[in-house]
Amino acid sequence: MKLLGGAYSYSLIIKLVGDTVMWINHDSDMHTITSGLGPNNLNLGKQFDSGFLAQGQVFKHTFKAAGDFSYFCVPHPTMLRRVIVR
Ligand SMILES: [Cu+2]
Repeated sequence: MKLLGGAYSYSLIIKLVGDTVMWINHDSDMHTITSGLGPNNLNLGKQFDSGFLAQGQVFKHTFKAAGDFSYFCVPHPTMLRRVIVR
C-alpha cells in the first residue's frame, strides 16, 4: 500500500491469514503505520508499529491471525484505516 499526499491510498485492505501487507511512503512528510484507533487508544502499536517512515521507506507486516486491524498515522491521526484478515 502506498501513502500518497498525506493519505493512505486504500481505505480498506482485505487479506488472508499469513499474508504480508507492505506500505511504502511516497510522501515527503513522515508517516507511521501504527495499529490501534488513535493516539489515545490503549492498543496503540501493540499489533504493529512502523515508527516514522521517511519518503521511500517501506514497512511490512505479516498477519498471522484473522481479525479486524485498525491502524493510523501517529502525527496525522485522521489517517485511520483497517486491514481485515480472513
Ligand atoms: Cu501521516
